[in-house]
Amino acid sequence: MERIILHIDMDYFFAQIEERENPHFKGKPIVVGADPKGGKGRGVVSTCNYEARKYGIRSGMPISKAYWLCPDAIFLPVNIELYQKVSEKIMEIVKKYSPTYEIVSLDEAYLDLTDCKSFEKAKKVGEKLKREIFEKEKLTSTVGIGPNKTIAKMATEKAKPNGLLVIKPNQVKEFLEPLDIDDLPGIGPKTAEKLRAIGINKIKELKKLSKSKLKEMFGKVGERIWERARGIDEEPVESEEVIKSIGRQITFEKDTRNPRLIFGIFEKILKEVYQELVENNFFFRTITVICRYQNFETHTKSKTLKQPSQDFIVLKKEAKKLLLKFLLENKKPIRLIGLRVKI
Ligand code: TTP
Ligand code: MG
Repeated sequence: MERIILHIDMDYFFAQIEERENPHFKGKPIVVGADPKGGKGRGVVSTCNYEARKYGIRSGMPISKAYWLCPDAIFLPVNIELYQKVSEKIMEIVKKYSPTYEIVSLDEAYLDLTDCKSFEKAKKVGEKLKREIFEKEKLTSTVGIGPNKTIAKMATEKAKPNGLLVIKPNQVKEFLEPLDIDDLPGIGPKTAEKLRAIGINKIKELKKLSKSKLKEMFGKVGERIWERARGIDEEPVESEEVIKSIGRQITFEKDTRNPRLIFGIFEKILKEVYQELVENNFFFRTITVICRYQNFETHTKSKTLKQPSQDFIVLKKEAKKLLLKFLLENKKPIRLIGLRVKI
């Protein structure tokens, strides 16, 4: 049966909350993230409002670059506890609109609205949802509605900020074809670069590649890309998946014993695990570090805390201790390191 899927994403979420809390900031560029320290700061931009985006500032950009682009912006630290509380309130509202919902991150969720039976009705539901969030939380959001998750999410991206866009099944083709390849979920910067190198820039051009060609270029993801370019996506909206663990691992380009390199990569892993932890409001108790040596021999070391924690400092300290033990106990070249946390 034809489905009706709604996607909602809050506009410039962290920065919009800061605007709400500090009305005198309104209209000024606001950047939420690391301390810029007069342009010398390390760390990155978490997000910024649309005024700051006019200067070219973006999520993930080094904070020093953001400072260079707009030194007069208001730079604020990440007050994650506040954003989490606001997120919980918003998701309580979202959940009321369908028993089948999926919370993707602090500011993003899907609803299965197939029971509405028509896209017109679903649009009304979307309008009502946006209105309720605005009335209760004084925050704007954008809604996309389509026959599946991919189309709904892409509709949201196109309608931002404070918009609502419905793409009906018979509009999917004309919606997708003129878009850039990197508008397609699943196509990140690296994939896009490879495709551009062979002259493919738009989704219309992407559709000229066969499924087997895409599979050859990108593996299993290639098949997903082939389907998505045609508006095919069967992924169900899954009601709150219970996450059991979060982890990351990285294989070194060359086996190594260089502690600076190893700890450098480990910092990156720590940050990624922590980011996912925050996005999912996940608490950990057991920290496991994985180490694979040149001969593929794989060892793990774990530490279980007395109480569940969400603290980055605790995670970093305990995980680094475990990693150090690996480095001290033998001299074998290391092929891969990883980190996993669970409750
Ligand atoms: P997004 O929904 O990607 O971005 P946004 O809400 O700030 O802006 P918009 O949706 O209007 O384009 O991410 C939601 C929040 O997640 C964002 O406010 C801050 C946080 N975030 C990071 O901390 N780092 C990142 O790299 C990204 C992309 C988001
Ligand atoms: Mg958002």
